[in-house]
Amino acid sequence: MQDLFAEDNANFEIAPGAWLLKGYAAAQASDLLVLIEQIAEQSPFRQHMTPGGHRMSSAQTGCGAASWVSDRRGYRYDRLDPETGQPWPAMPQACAELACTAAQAAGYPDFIPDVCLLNQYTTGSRMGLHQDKDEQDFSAPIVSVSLGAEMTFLFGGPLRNDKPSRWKLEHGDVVVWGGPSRLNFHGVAPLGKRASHPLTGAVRYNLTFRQAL
Ligand code: MD3
Ligand code: FE
Repeated sequence: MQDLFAEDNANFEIAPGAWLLKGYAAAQASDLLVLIEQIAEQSPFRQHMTPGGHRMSSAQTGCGAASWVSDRRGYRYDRLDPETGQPWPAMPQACAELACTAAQAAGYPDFIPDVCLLNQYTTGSRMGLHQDKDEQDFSAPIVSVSLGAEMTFLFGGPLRNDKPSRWKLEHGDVVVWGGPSRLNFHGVAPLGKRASHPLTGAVRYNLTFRQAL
């Protein structure tokens, strides 16, 4: 249960349809880190190659019915992990429930994630401004959970040149991105040299739950 009286639990509508649920996953955060470790034992974090031939500075893995992969052929959701040739680890029940209740709290009662993409950032890792367009149905929101070291999230508009606003995302923060903001450009500023968390050190994890298939 969330402590509704704690000062750091506040909800902000950071754009139409996009809700920052500050500290929403704080109580489950250490359990989630254990689940991430278990997923990564089966399908390790890897730095994907972009179609343009650059290696991404963040590392990815995933769980659920499929996960997002990138190589010289392009981006896609794949039901098999190309590294192992096996299906991705199953999405833990506790994760699916957290994503569903967060989506509900933000006004998306029908959200059922089939994919969870895991991003791992170390000092200097970043993610350039992009749109998430590889999912089938843009009417479903995306739910993100931040764990570990804090970072600055860049939230742009529907056009690449729209100036992004900056948001600090910390351990346990959840953001639900839906409605008119679903296709906005977004990215992550380089993980700072001093960014750190007692449970992860200088590492940040981000879980994004998607209805992708
Ligand atoms: C806003 N990850 O995996 S999560 C990604 O922090 C991605 O690892 C970032 O962008 C990260 O694609 C940001 C927040 C997020 C995810 C999807 C969005 C914000 C979004 C889709 C539309 C608008
Ligand atoms: Fe994205």
